[in-house]
This record gives sequence, C-alpha cells and structure tokens, in this order.
Amino acid sequence: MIFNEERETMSEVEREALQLNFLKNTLKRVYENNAYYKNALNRVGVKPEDVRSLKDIQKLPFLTKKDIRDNYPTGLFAAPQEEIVRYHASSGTSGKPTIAAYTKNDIDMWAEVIARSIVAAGGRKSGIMHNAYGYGLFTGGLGLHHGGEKLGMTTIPVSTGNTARQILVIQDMKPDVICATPSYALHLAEVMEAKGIDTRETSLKYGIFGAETWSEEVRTLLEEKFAIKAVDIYGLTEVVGPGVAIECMEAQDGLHVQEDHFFVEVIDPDTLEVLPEGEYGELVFTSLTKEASPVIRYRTGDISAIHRGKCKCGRTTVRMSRTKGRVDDMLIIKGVNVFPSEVERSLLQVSELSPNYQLHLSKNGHVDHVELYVEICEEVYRETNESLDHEEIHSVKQKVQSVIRNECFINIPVNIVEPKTLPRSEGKAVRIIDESMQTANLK
Ligand code: DLL
Repeated sequence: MIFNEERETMSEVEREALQLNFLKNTLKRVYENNAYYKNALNRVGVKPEDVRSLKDIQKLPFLTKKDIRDNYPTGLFAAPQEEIVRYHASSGTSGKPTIAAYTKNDIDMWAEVIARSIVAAGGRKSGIMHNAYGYGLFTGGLGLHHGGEKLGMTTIPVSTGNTARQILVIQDMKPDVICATPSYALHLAEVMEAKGIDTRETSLKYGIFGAETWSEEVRTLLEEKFAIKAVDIYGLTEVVGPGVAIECMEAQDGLHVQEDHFFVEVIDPDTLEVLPEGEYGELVFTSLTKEASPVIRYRTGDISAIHRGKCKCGRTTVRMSRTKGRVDDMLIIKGVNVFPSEVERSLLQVSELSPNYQLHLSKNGHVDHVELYVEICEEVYRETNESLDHEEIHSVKQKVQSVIRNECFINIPVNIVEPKTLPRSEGKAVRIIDESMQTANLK
C-alpha cells in the first residue's frame, strides 16, 4: 500500500516540474525574508529568478552546521514569529543546539511524510503504534506521533525510558508497530528476555528504527528477536526531523527520499563536487516546501549514495543507501578509514558477543589510539564460571581480533567485559568515547 500514490509514484517529468516550482518558491521566500540567505545568494551573484532548472541548484552556496550555529537561534528563519507554531532542537552534543521552527503548514507536511513512512513500513490505519522515541525538543517523538495520528492509527506516546512500563504497554495494548532507536529496541528485547518473556510472541509486526547508524546485521537480529519486519527511517532536525527518507518493507533496499519535499544531492566532502548516482559521499538536502526554517543545500555530514529506478513496492522516488555514519565519526586508524558501523557489522558475526560495544579513542602523543570494548554474552559467561580469564574468553578475543582484521583491515586492542556492563541507551547509543575530550572537559 502507498499512502500518497500521486506523490510517491510520480514520473520523472512530473517530479522535476514540481520540484523546480517548489524550489523557486523557496528561494523567493528566503531571499525576501531572511538576511543570511539574501547575503549568501548575493555573494555568489545568483538571484532566485536565475534558477531556471534543477541543475541550477548547483550555483547555490552550501549551508553548514557552522552557518546554523553562527546564526543561532533564529537567524535562519524565514517566517514571522506569529506564523511559527513549534520549535524543536537537535541534541547538540557539542556547543549550542540547532533550532528548527515550524509553521502550521510545516507541521502538516511533516505529518504527511511520516504517515507515508509508517505505511511504507507496514503500518495501517487500523493498527496501533508504540512510539518509544523521546518526546520533547528531540524530533523523534512528536514527529512520529503526528504521522501516526494523521494516518489514523492508535498512537501511544510511550516516549523513552521506564522499560518495565514499555513492556507492560506492549503486552496489554498490543501494538503492531514499534518505533525506537535500534539500540533501545535491542535493550528492550534484552530486558524482556531477562524477565522470561518470549519476544517473538508479542503483537508486534513492524519496527521503524532510526536516528542512529545501524547495520544489516542488527536488522537481522531485531527481526529475529521480535519476529517483525524492521525498516530504517532517516531524518534530521535541520531538514524537518524523521521522515526525510524511509525504507519500504517490500524491498528493504534503500530509503525512499520524500522528493517532493526534500531535494537530495551527494557531494564529495573534500572537493564539494556533486557526485554521480551510486557513488558514496556526503548527503546534501534542500527543503522544497518548508516555510519557517528552510534549508538550502544543507551539508548533513552523513555518508550515503543515491540510486534511481523503480522499486518493487511501486514507488518511483530516489533511494539513498543506509548511511555508513557521519563524516566526523570516521576513524583513521594507522591510515585506514573505518566507520563504527563497519566495526559493528564485524562484531555481530561473533555469536559469543552481545550487540553492545564501545570504541574508546585517546591520543598517545600525536598518535590516535583506539580500543574496542565488547560484552561477552551471558550463556558463554556462565560456561566460563564467570571468569574473564578463562581460555574460552581468550579464544573469543582472538576471534574478534581476526574478524576485525579481515573485515575492517585494522588491528586494535580488544577488551572483553562482563555481560550488561556497557551502558544502555534510551535514545541514541553512544558508541564512541573520546577520552581526550573527556579529559579536556574535566580540566
Ligand atoms: O535523529 C531525527 C530522527 C528521529 C530520525 C527519529 C529517525 C528517527 P537529529 O537528532 O537532528 O534528528 O539527528 C540527525 O542522526 O544527521 C544522522 O547522523 C543521524 N541519523 C538519523 N537517522 C538515521 C538513520 C534525528 N536512519 C542525525 N541512520 C543525522 C543513520 C541516522 N543515522
């Protein structure tokens, strides 16, 4: 089933005409209503009326996270205060958060793209959705919520945390759709298993997981643990929140970008050249219909590639591959580039481990040093009489080292720790611990 046949199955000609029309409106809006964008366009000598084809978008300057920070909090808004009905903010791990503003039309558009996403994931009007994304300034909770209600689903605003209550809600209210970060969903399964609950026997049928990078191996794990279909949802506060792109449950092969609202490009982050389809690079989005805080060529920092071609679900929208991670998450270990998601994929091949891990970064003089912390799973730990000095643990360690060497081409020290000792997250998992930053913060 497709929520909006007209928009999600457009021909290329129809789509391009619509996108161009929306792009022109957006450029006119920002030029007339926002000093930052007016100056930025003037600097490159482009007026809104100079954009006559979609290709002309390449004449426009990029917008970076730094530009957004420099204009904090309201310097990128393009609607008057009285038209703004909502603010959200990004988690802002360092420095100030970025604020996104929404007019009534923006909220309606967002609910529309989320309703489309839920349908693509398998949810239906008659269903019940357990929404375990955080409610508040984070866009996950309220974003999914409005889409659920727009579709007409019974939407349960469980939010994050209180895992015991989440389990009660699943058992008693019998939702068929669950929305959560993949790491929290894994934690939920772990707690259910510890309580002796058969996770495959719940009412759940579909999972909508995102807000952090996760691997195909974690998908398999979640699908097996809960007996569900799991799809990936992508989005970011600056562009709207969740719902920018979603996988369909039929193909689970790339995330359909809601192209009538978000124009996507992939660029080489070093040369800033636009890359051809199929090549990995940094995702860049232009919002086509947003009124309160539009973005023009926003550099997301996320690494992905895009592919065209009709999908077996019938949608014609361009698909982005699941992101490998963020440009700034990429580790350079003795000259080899590695994304934490690649380490995760390798680790999940070792059945003696739990899916929780952390990479600790530190500096040894000027040389970067990385150590991996992984948890042994409970059954194996019991077999070793709960001793990390057991021969079995040493052989698991060697296995981990060899799989990482073969898959990621790096040699890193591996520390095996006791079950359930690495922190669990209620929202986005923290996989990288930068010890030099922590020391800096302590000073
Ligand atoms: O994480 C919005 C969201 C909420 C998406 C719920 C999906 C589900 P921010 O907090 O602004 O917004 O963080 C955005 O998270 O630039 C990516 O680096 C990362 N991210 C989001 N979705 C995915 C995903 C929300 N499916 C940043 N896969 C983005 C990988 C993701 N990374």
